Amino acid sequence: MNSEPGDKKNEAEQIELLKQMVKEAAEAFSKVDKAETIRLVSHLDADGLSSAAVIIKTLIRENRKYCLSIAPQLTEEVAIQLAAESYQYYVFTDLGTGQFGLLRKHLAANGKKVFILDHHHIQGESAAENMVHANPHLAGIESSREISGAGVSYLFSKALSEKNKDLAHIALIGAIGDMQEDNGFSLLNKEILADAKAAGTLKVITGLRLFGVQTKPLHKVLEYSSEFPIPGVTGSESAAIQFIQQLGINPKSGNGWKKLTDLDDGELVRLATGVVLQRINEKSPESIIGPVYILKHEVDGSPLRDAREFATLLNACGRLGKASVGIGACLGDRKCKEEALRTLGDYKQQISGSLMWYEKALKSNGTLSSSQKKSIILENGMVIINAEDNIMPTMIGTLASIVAKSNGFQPGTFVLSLARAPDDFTKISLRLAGEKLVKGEFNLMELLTTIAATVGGQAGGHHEAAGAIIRTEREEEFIAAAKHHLAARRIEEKITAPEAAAVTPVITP
Ligand SMILES: [Mn+2]
Repeated sequence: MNSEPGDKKNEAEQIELLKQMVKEAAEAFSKVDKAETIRLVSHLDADGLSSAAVIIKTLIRENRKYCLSIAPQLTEEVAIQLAAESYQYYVFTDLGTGQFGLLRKHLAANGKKVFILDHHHIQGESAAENMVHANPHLAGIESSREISGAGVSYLFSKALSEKNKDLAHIALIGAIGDMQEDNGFSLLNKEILADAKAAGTLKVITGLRLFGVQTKPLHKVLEYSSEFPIPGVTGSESAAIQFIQQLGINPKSGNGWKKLTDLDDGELVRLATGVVLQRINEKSPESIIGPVYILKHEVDGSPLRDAREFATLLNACGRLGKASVGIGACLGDRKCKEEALRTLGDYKQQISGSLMWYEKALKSNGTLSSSQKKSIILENGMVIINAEDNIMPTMIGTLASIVAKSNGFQPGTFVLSLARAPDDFTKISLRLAGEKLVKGEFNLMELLTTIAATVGGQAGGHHEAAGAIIRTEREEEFIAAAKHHLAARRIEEKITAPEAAAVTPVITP
């Protein structure tokens, strides 16, 4: 969203408009008889699980009964199944906007009452009888950085009762999961951050924005720092150890390795300075230092203490079919937290497995003749990865994100990935290399919607990350259409050699 000084008033009006919308939704919801069981449906990513956690806690506090489902995609089949259930009241969080027409047709038109708390882009219709729709886009707010699905759910929850302000930190975990945190929060996320601080659930410290600091040894953290690469250090374990030693820091403590959290203040300053100097030729060397979000009720040294890692843990739970464990972890259940941590381990294995498959497929591509079917197509500023059954459909977006973020591809390269889902569906993800480029210039959701429509598929998502679902039998047709449309939109003339595309196996949400 534009933040020119002249737009300030307009911005305040938009925020007011959204809050009014949420308040009306909460008022309508308050009128629902407490004997009714609320049918809750949410998305399976970190934002979706955070949204579900906020709403569940709210419903429990209101003495309401609920039944929850987590859906990777809200397809027409899912809508039909939901409609066949005996519930009268449905709440959709972090999804629903993109399927508004389907929900109207199958649920609202049959007299069921539908609440949608979402932040995805409006596609077609957005208002109908029996439908209560709260979405920042309806107030003119772009919501790729400004507010998440969990944020909208939180505002709804807070409108129902001020005492739900102690759930603000969960909304921020959702926002972080949706990559809305960019060296700080903006707009509504900023207000939610103030609520979390006031509630005492979260504190913000300034530090090195490295991933895994609560759990991994310091040298491993530096080795894997792909979001903020440290030249000469990232990618090499021995270089990372040497770098730490050169700063006058002993990388070891006793028999083990030191973690960032083990460093004293002097060492922290030397490390921060050293890292920034090492990055001096990068575009913004100091961007590696910034806000770190600490969940105060989690114990020191637990990966759950860093909100960014918590978001990754939720992604892991959602993508590996343990959504309820993730939600339980959000709500503070100890057993759920333990299992969520185990799931995080499994998830990391899945990711490295996906990356291994990708790199192997990339290598074997070169040995195939032109008539043989390639699982990875590299041409015209695009990478098309057709994993078929080799990668879980819930992991294909993660793979596309990692490939897009790996330094091997020029900014502007499209990364399109496909994997088989149950019932003869194929799940698709679209990302663009060079994140900053996407802002304002590209709308991946629109682009993917156009491509998917050519084979009767459905798409959704955001400007910078889009997903779609098509029938598997139309994969080839889809890929042909994708080549055509992506080539027409490409920015760069040529794509870098695949050997440069080797990716660092780090975990990104
Ligand atoms: Mn979301």
